[in-house]
Amino acid sequence: MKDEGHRLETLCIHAGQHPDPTHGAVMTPIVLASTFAQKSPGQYEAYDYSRAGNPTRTALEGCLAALEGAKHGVAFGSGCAATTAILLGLRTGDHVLCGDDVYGGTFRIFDKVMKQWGLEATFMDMSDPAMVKAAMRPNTRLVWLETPSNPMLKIIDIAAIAQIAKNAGAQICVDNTFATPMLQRPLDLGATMVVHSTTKYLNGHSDVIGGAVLTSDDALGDKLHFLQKSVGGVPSPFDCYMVLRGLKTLGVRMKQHVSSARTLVDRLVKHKQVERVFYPGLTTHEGHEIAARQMKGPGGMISFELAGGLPAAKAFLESLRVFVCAESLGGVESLAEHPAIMTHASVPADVRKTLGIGDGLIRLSVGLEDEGDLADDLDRGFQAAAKA
Ligand code: P1T
Repeated sequence: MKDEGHRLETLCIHAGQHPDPTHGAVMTPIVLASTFAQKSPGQYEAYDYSRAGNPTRTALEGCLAALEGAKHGVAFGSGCAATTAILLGLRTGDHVLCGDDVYGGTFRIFDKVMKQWGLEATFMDMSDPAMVKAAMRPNTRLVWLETPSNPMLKIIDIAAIAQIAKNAGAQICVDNTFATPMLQRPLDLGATMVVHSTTKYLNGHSDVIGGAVLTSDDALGDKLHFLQKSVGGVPSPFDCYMVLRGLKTLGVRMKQHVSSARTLVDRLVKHKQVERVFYPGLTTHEGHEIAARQMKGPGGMISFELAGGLPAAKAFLESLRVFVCAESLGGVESLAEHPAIMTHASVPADVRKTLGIGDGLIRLSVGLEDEGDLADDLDRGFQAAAKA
C-alpha cells in the first residue's frame, strides 16, 4: 500500500507493509536471518547484515514513520536505547535543556550516563516558554521534553518550544510515548524528532521492550541509522513483528483508553480520599487549554494524590485485583504504580518533592477491561487505604 493520503487508523494497519512478493503472505514475514547472501563481495540487494538492516525492522520503521508524519524511522531495542542513540549524536561540551518531569530512566541517562561523556543537562519546568527561552545557552544543542509528562502529566506547548529551539539553532526532541501519534503529532508542531518507548501503547500488550526515533530531517535520519548500525542497540525481528502486530489495533485501543480514563477521572475527582487528580482532560489541569489544542484526546494515563501518604498508598496498591501493581504502561491490562518507589526512584528525593512526586502519588495506566470492573477495583483500593 502506498502510505500517502491515508488516515492514521489505516496507516496503523498497512503503512510500511506490503504482501510478501515470494508467497503473497499478507502478514509481514519475520526474517530471522542475521546475514544475507551476496552475489559477489559487496554486491547485495537491500540487506547485508541484520544489525545494519532487516526487512521486518524496515516494515516497522516505515509504519512508525508514517504514523508520526516522518520521512525516517529508526528502531531500537528499547526506549532508553533510542534516547541514548540521540544523545550519542551530540558532542562533549554540548548542553541539553530537558523537561524536569521525565521518565526516571531518561533522567538517569542524562544525569548519570551522559554526564560522564561531558554532556551537560539542565532540568526545568517547561510550562512557561519564556523561561525556556531564558534558559537556552549558546551551546544548547538539544531541547528534550515529554508531554504529557511522566508521571505528573504536565503539558508543554510543543509549537512554542520548537520555535524557541529553532531560533537558537537547537534540535527539539519530544518523547511522545504517553500520547502516541493517534493523539499528538509533534513533528507537525515543529519538533525535529520524536522518540518512543514502543514498549508502551504502540506495542500495547506488555510483551516487548522497544524504542524508536522518527524524524524528517535527512541528515539526522542518516546519522541515527549510522548510530543504530554502529552502536547496535537494535530490536530483534520477532520484536519488530510484535510491535507491527500491536500497532494494527492502536487506533481503536487509544479511543477506549481515553474513554475509560475519562470515566475513572470523573469518579476520582469526587472521591473524598483523593487530594488531587492530574489528568490533561480536566479543565482545572494546568496546561489543559494547550492539551486541548495540541492533542486529539487527553490519553489513558492518570496520576492522583491519595490521602494518607505511604501507608495508604501501599494498602491501596496491595489490594487491587484488576489493576496490576507494576511498572510500565500502555498495555491492554490496567497497571497501577507508586512513582516515588518504582518508576522514579532514580530521581533524587528532593527533586521528586519539588515535582510533586510524593508518597501518596499513584499513577494509573487505564487498560481495556470493563470500566465498571476498573471502578470497583479502585473502590477496593480506597477501602483498603482507609483502614491503613
Ligand atoms: O522501558 P523503555 O522501553 O526503555 O522506555 C523508556 C521510557 C521512555 N520514555 C517514557 C515516557 C517512558 O515512560 C519510558 C519507560 N517508562 C516506564 C517503564 C514507566 O513505567 O514509566
